[in-house]
Amino acid sequence: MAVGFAETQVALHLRMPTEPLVSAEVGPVRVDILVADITTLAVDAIVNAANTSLLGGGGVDGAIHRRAGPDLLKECETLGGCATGSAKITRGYKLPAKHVIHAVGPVWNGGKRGEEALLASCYRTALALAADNRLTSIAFPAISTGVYRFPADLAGRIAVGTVVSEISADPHGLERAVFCCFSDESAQHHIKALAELGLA
Ligand code: AR6
Repeated sequence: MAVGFAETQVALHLRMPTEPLVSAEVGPVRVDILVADITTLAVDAIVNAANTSLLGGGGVDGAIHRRAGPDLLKECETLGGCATGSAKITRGYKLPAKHVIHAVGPVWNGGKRGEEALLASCYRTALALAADNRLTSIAFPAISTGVYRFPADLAGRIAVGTVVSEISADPHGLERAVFCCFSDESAQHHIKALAELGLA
């Protein structure tokens, strides 16, 4: 029997939050690329694409604060902000994730102001915080590719390249790293980057 439109929609909807489009093994770490709302993921830490104030904003930052509830902002207010290229960790409050790692990506200004190095530094710092806190699973959004206008293809290569290189050097107990994309186009950039490394 042919599957009707409604059934297809339900199937797609049910598949979205959990099933990866692509998975790869990097040593002991499973690397997944999926399309989902990062606030729905039950991992040890989701990474936030924050700004230097760490006091909330739009995009994924707004979604994370809405789902976590007001106690997340209260903890963020104690942190004294965060430099671009760095990250700070908080609890996850009402989120299914146990922690939030608030990373501050660079605003894209044409590429001659150290944007690539700063974006790579966000991913490295987030992984270091995960290791310091003995976390085993982490999910990243495509940092800087929304309001901060970083070109999505280049950002995908930096994200995947940096995470794969770091966990290849030392997984630090990590078991799962997720690239949680918000559109199929964004996921395709990450899949291409994984393929360029011979992993997809
Ligand atoms: N789950 C996963 N990814 C998401 C979600 C979500 N719920 N919502 C958006 N994205 P952006 P930035 C994707 O703009 O460019 C904020 O105001 C989105 O499609 O959230 O780093 C902060 O406070 C895009 O691919 O972050 C800062 O001021 C990616 O997340 C500023 O925006 C990042 O888009 C940071 O800008």
